[in-house]
Amino acid sequence: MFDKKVLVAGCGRSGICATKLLIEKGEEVILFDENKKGELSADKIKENLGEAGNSSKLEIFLGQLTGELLDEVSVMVISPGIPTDASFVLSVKEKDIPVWSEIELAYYYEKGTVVAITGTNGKTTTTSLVGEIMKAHNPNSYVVGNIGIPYTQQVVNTSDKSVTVAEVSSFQLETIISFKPHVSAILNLTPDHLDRHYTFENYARCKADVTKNQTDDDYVIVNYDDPETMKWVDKLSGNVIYFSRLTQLDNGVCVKDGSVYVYENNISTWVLDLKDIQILGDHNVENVLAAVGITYYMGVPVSTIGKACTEFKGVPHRIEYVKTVNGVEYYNDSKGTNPDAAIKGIKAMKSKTYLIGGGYDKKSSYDEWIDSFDGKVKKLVLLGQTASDIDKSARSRGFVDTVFVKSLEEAVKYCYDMAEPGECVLLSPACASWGMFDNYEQRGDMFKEYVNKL
Ligand code: UMA
Repeated sequence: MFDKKVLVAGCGRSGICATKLLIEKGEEVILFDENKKGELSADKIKENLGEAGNSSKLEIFLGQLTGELLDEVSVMVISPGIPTDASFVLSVKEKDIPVWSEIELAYYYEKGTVVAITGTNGKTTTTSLVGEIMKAHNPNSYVVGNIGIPYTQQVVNTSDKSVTVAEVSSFQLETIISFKPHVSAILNLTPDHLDRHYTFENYARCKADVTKNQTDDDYVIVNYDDPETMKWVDKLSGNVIYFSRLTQLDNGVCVKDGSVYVYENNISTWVLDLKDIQILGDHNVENVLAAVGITYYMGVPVSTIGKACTEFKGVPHRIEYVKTVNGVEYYNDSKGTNPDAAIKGIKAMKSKTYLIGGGYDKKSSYDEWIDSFDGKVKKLVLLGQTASDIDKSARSRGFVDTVFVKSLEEAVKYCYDMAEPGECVLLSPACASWGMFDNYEQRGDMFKEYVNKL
């Protein structure tokens, strides 16, 4: 039990689930949200909380946090989307009130073993795949975290035999205290969320912190082919296990003659043939290698790992085929929320492409993304806050085939009017969806809806 009230900041998915959990555990909760968009009301929040919304142990505050309130608080649980330098967070810290990530709160109640997967791209695919492999081995396995299922929602189901597979973001890792996975993974690092973390180094440090409580009994699976991740290896705790798509390793997971092997002290164990996996692209080979490493060190037999990998069909919103209309293939890559992810989207297209991009401004550079078009992009259809920045970047790199639209619906309509049979239309925005949509899932769902109406 906490000695005073728990302040939960943020009334999104994380805050709601954290509050429900705390109320269920008998804690007193102050649920707070700045409500900058003005969309929330106490009634709406209570509705979202279900039974917990009627608890006498719950108080809800919207707008501004008052100083006196903090005197009654023992810890603040922060939602991932709230920056740690928001003024109310600073006043909480000034009062020496610990700030816990929502995943830290969940971990406080965790009873089983935890796997945590981070990195800039591939987290959701790898987490889903690891979830499938773990479930095939141990039905008591749960998939949680940044993937869209708050960890605090599932933790009550854990037991000493359960495995929690968590996709963890830099936002969530920034305020962990004792969160300790048995096996963690850092898939890759490219600049992202610089509007929040200011520098690439700060961002990468949050990711590297996934290992900060790991010990010699634990493992961290690291991408040997990614130079930015490799820069952090000396600072990681736990046993470092590499995976590589490009290099033959003495120890680790790698590819030889089209097959995936686990090498331990030069002894190789065959896991699967790459021709049998259903997810496309080199980046997905890396995701498979990481998943093999993670689950091998979780003690799953290689036969189970190989079977689950070859049966895995991928995740929605990631280079997801939607429909062919008048001979034009439509793909939804709404999960391409940063330039590096979007590069993978465009690389996966096999013919001339109408590319829909733009969205929320995370202060990314778009140059590399534009350079990756490689003659494949016929028209770049731009929308959202970043449209003119992307246009400027495109022109500076010699790409001038851009067009501005006001909405996603208009973008789909434009592509429908222009694209010719044999060509592709790809939504892969290189930007977050915020501002125009609640999240990338909503953006992808709306894209699919517009395409399905064509
Ligand atoms: N809020 C404030 N002040 C602020 C910012 C937000 O009061 O300065 C309030 C908002 O009014 C809102 C609430 O906080 O009511 C929203 O909290 P949130 O943004 O943390 O949203 P959740 O619904 O709790 O979703 C979060 C993750 N969101 C973010 O990290 C931005 C979800 O990741 C995650 O799936 C979910 O928890 C469950 O774990 C999404 C995401 O975009 C997919 N993640 C980023 C990414 O993948 O790139 C990191």
